[in-house]
Amino acid sequence: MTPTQTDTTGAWTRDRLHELVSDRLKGIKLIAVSNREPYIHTKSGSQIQCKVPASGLTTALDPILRASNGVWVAHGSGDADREVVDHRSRVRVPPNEPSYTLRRVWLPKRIEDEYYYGLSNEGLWPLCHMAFQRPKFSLNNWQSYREANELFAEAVLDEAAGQPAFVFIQDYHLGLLPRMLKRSNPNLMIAHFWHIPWPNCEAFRAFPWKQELLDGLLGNDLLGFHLRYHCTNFLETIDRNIEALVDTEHRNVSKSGHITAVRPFPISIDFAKHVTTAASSAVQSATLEWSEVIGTAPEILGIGIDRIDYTKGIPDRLNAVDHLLEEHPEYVGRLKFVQVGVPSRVAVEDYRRLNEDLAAQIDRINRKWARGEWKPIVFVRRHVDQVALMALHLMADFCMVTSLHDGMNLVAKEFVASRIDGDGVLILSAFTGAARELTDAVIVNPFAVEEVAEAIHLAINMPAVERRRRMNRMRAVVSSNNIYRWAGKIVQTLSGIDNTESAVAPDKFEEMDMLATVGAGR
Ligand code: ADQ
Repeated sequence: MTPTQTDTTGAWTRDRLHELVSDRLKGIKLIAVSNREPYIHTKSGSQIQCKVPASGLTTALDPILRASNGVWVAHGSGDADREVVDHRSRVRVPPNEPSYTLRRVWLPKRIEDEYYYGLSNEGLWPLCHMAFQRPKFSLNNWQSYREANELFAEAVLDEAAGQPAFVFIQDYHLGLLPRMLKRSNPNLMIAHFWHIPWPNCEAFRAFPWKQELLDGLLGNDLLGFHLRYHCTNFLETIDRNIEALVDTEHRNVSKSGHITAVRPFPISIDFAKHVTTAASSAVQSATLEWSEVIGTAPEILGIGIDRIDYTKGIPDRLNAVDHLLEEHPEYVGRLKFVQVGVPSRVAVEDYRRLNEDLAAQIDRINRKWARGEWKPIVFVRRHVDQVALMALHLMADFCMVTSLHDGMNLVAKEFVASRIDGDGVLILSAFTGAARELTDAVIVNPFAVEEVAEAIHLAINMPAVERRRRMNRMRAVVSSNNIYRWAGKIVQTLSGIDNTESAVAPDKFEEMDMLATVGAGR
């Protein structure tokens, strides 16, 4: 073990994660699994382009895969994806520096629709978020979810080829996969990260196929959530629904002689990279482009950046801006609020309706308050690249993250990381995972319109010294709890070497060390 790996106070960097993975997973194949692929091939005229979908997940998993020459199994969704793979649906990535293998899973259109849009996004997504959106369940969708998980399982098992391997599964699309894998190859060490909240057991009661989903998740050796609170909810759900032994103190579940460790791992961003880019000249150029979008520079600029999703509380936030203008007419003509929203999951009816409602709401508020050229809300309904988002972060006086419920929320962390000037105020929903770490934000209940409006007033009038004190403390938190720490802690915990926290039960340590030894000797 190198000194950097034992140094638990040192910063987590890409290199440190790389070293940890090289050392701990030596000889053990690493297989990451997610619905979304890290590289996507698309047609552009007669050319094929390879794009990296903007995602924090790729940032975190890419160094792990590079360090271990691993395999990433994911749904091949690009229109040129089939043209670049070999007979086993594999392609080496990244294209300019091939370091690991992307194994694509092909999902028939009906299965994709019913598994991804149906069960995952119309069923599990609203079920797990307390956003008062009724989940929809249908047996067809559930059967397709099972079939899609089976297709992923086939690909993973083929890659593992009966040998021990470390499988790292992502998210709620693949809840049945762990059990399918464990049943077929008990030598696999399986970790799974659930990126959204786990609801309390009363809410989960509505899910029609509880036993099968929960049993699926108990195929994991390690199951991670962002928060302790989500771990506790999960353990209670198991306790009420499944014949298993729940050790609440150590957060372990034992079923049929197999232990699943349930642990919190708050996800984050690549803070160092973010800071370097925020200081670049590209961000300065992007600032000029925003001036054209925003129009006459306002005295006070507020921003919101989201996927257009009903969990993000966008209408609530806009109502708060409206209410602020009612209560504090001194801001009329002086404040502009820029809402950047990228349409998402528009194949789902609830999302389509939200897009329409949002456009109507913004129109209503702007008509109500318009004065000459000025209107309070500027809506930018599209994907905006990270450089332009950083420029906007740096221009803003305050950023609003008002999710009704959110596992973590990376927008809050990105705003804080961009503020290399140490200024700006973050208004943050208490119902985000991020609120547990960013306690120097102005914390609000997004359902309480008056409270959110007063928070904006407070943010605008916060003395500079106070703003900077809060921002610098938040920056220190995100700098230290970065994405490499998230990934490193998961690898450490699964390989049983975490000395810093009470990790896996003692007998589990031994079992994992044995597996590691078996793998290393190969
Ligand atoms: P999401 O619900 O997608 O993720 P979030 O964590 O906020 O939510 O991340 C959104 C990402 O999309 C951010 O990186 C943001 O910059 C980007 N983004 C948003 N609007 C954009 C736009 N208009 N243009 C370009 N990019 C935009 C799920 C969970 C979260 C959890 C993450 C990670 O719901 O709670 O934080 O996974 O685990």
